[in-house]
Amino acid sequence: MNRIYSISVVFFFALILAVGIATVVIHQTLPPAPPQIPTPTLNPTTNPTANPSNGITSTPPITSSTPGPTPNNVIQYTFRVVQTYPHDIAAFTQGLVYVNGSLFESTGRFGESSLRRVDLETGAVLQRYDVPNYFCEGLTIVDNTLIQLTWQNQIGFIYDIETFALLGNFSYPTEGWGLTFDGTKLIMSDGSSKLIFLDPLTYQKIGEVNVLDGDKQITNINELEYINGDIYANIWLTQKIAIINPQTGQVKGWIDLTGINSQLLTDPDSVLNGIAYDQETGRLFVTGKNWSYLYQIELKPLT
Ligand SMILES: [Ca+2]
Repeated sequence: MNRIYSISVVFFFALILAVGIATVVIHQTLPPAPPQIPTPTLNPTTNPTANPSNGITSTPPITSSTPGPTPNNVIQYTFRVVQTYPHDIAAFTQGLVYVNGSLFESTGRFGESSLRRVDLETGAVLQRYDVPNYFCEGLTIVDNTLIQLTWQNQIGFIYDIETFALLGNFSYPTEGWGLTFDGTKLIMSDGSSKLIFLDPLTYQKIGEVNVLDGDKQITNINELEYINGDIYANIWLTQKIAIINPQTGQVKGWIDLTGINSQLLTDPDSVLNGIAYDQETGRLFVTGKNWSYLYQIELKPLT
């Protein structure tokens, strides 16, 4: 009897042990239950790749439609001086334009403002019309007329290109800085990041474009020159000229003219300002306010 009882007890404990081992083995063999992860709420104003509220990091889709800066293929240019010409150091250059062998210049500051025809080779002023009561700015040519802006007077002047006779004036609601003509419309700057388009007959605004380098707004756009479909623009207080697509406002290139003028300039206003282009020969001219020289330059792209 005792033997039967002992065997039963041993068998009972062996059975419990076997069941326990089997439970552990089965438990370790089964795959773990998936964790209960809350579904992230899509929020376009937050970064979906790192949401600190739930610690979940998700991988953005390859074909993400998130907008970003467009590829920036802006070309950087340095320069070579092809020719150096004298320039009147009393000329506070605000506008420069060249056509048919004649260089025209607009100078600024009250009491010193003028319209000039300048001899390229000698820098001599061949013809001059003083505008003492205005601070003159940008200058361009439309047919047989010269168009000159003023800084804060909101008035532009129209002159006969041969006689400099004042033919008329027009008004505009902004400051006047640079001015050029693309053959169909006037393009002016006002110191902001805008190029403003004016009808050349009515002088009414017909459009504008914001100038951007990638997604960066470019301000202080000053003297202008339309050259073969692009706008070349001095950037005030810098040694740089931006080459701008006038349709999109995007900067296509930068010309760095650092070091072009070795003249000792004590006036901080004596900055690079003045771009002219000889369409017939492809010569590109630059100068600055009160600079001793005007330079014909050649652009050299940096690779
Ligand atoms: Ca110009």
